[in-house]
Amino acid sequence: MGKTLAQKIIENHLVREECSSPEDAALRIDQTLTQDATGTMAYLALENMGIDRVRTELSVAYVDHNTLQCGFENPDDAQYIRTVAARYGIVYSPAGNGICHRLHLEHFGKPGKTLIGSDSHTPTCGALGMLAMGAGGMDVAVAMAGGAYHIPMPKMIRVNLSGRLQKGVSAKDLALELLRQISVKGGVGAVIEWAGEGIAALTVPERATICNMGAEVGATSTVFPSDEQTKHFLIEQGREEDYIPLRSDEDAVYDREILIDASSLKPLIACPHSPDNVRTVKEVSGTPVNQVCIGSCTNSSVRDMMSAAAILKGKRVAEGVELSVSPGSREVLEAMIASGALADMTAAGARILECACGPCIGMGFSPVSGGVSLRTFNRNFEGRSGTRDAKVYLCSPETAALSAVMGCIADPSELDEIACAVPQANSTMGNMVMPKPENEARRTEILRGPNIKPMPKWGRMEDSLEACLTLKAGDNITTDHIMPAGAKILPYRSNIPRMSDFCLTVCDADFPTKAKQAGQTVIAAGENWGQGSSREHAALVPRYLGVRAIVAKSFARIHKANLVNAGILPLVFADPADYDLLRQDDGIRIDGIKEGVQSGKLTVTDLKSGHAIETRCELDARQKQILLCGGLMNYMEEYGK
Ligand code: MIC
Ligand code: SF4
Repeated sequence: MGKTLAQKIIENHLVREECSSPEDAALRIDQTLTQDATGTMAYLALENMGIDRVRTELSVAYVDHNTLQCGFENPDDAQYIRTVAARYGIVYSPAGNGICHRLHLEHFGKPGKTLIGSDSHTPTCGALGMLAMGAGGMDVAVAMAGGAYHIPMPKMIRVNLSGRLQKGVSAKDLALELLRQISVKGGVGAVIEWAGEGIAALTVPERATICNMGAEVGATSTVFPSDEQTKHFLIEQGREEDYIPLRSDEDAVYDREILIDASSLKPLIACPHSPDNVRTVKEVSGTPVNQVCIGSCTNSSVRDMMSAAAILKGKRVAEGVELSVSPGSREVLEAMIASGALADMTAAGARILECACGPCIGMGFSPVSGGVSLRTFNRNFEGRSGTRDAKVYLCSPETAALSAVMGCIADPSELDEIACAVPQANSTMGNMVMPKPENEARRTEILRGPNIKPMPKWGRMEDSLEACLTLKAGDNITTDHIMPAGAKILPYRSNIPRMSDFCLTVCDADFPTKAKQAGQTVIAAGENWGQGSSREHAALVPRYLGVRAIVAKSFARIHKANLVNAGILPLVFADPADYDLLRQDDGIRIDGIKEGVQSGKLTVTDLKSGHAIETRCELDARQKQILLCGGLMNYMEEYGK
């Protein structure tokens, strides 16, 4: 039987002796990346692993999220990451170079390789035919130390693309169309492979937009074959030697096939507050906008900037609308300067922001109260922009630029042809710091500012648990609900005690106080608990507040792994209808935990109503051990792998 592209990469990287069952894929990891907001935790974990130098082919530490430097916390974190990178032989990319995923695509991604990153949008590099996955920081640390990365053996979904994109329609609309079809949980447990005659016309940056938003359907990864487009991109980047052709076999078998006809696609837009709340732009056109943001790891390539600039050229941003532009990397910025696109944008009234995540993670540029913000980004979860009642829409650069000029949501397919030439970018690494020779690296002093607190430690899992059901939440609760980001909170990413004041406050402003009072907490939740980012703070901080178990209808993949790594029981209702039997504030008891984790069956008793609710604890053999040890750090101390 033929193999899919992802199956081929998996097979080449399988560490067979570490797979506990055919469903557990233990993968050798060639490359890792971290960003600063999750990086400090990852490197604190790495320091505990007793290695001298990273054991991957390449590891890169980017600073791109937390670049505002409003106080000492941001620069101290960056300084820690810079020195820890120098100590362990990791490439360091300081703030200003650009967004990790764009930079990794430009300079390091290679067809056929495996990459994990402490950021959920790591699959962006799937555009180069590599298997790239988001992971918790501790799992990235294990990979840097030479350990395998474990994922449930993924299902294979094929998206068969036919036809060609029409005027005003772009790769972002393809990503939104997939979200429209399969929703924010439609890709959980699967690798999505784009195929069909329609993909030949898509350039690597366009493919990167699609792979990037594969995170929004919950997919483990998204991949494109490595073909002529890949070769072209790598030649442009001065890396032709990294090219190898790679594709799935003709007779490869997929678990599901999805059809998209590019020719009939219209410009799409995700309405508040979920990336899968997709409508056609036409349906909402005329809605007044307060703010437009162009950039983020989804849409910040030279191509994206050029087409936005072509629409803005010779026009002015409508009165009362603010427009921000954040290029994805220095390379993109320099191409914008050289081509005159930057001048066209500033003349139109755009505010040019740093090459960084910026408004995407609420680091500045929050919309006005109740404002409408149109963003070329990938997530529009409630409050993520920094303004609680803002209404954030996600769209293509073309829709964004036109709407900025019109002052209301406008459909770019109604424009005449957008005259836009995409110049070749001059590959530049900016001020990236390459690893030093081993002897020199060993002499590096690791510098820690006062905001960097040690990773909290907990004991082994107990056999029984009595706790309060402090929160009963609904479906699709994101990590932005659990552990919000933004300019006020992100500076504390290296300080779990300080972060705990903000935990789950989007769902219940009093959650931190209630959890502290309860001592031990269980949370009940609907489908897809922990959707969104890879931030392990969404597990470590609840654990710090005494959260010991989450009973949900289902979990998002990365977050479930993070819960296990933090020693929190991820339990799934055996019968989803039992969700209705649990009541907030009731006492909860779970007995026989050690045996239950092994057998995968645990009973959760609501002490007030007496209901005994059956749950499943679906973990591979290694995860069971991690959980019983009380988390990944304890497990590493005990087993060392
Ligand atoms: C995000 O887009 O939500 C983030 C911020 O990049 C996160 C990582 C983080 O929380 O630091 C992600 O996507 O994993
Ligand atoms: Fe940064 Fe936004 Fe991309 Fe996350 S989604 S990596 S915050 S640009």
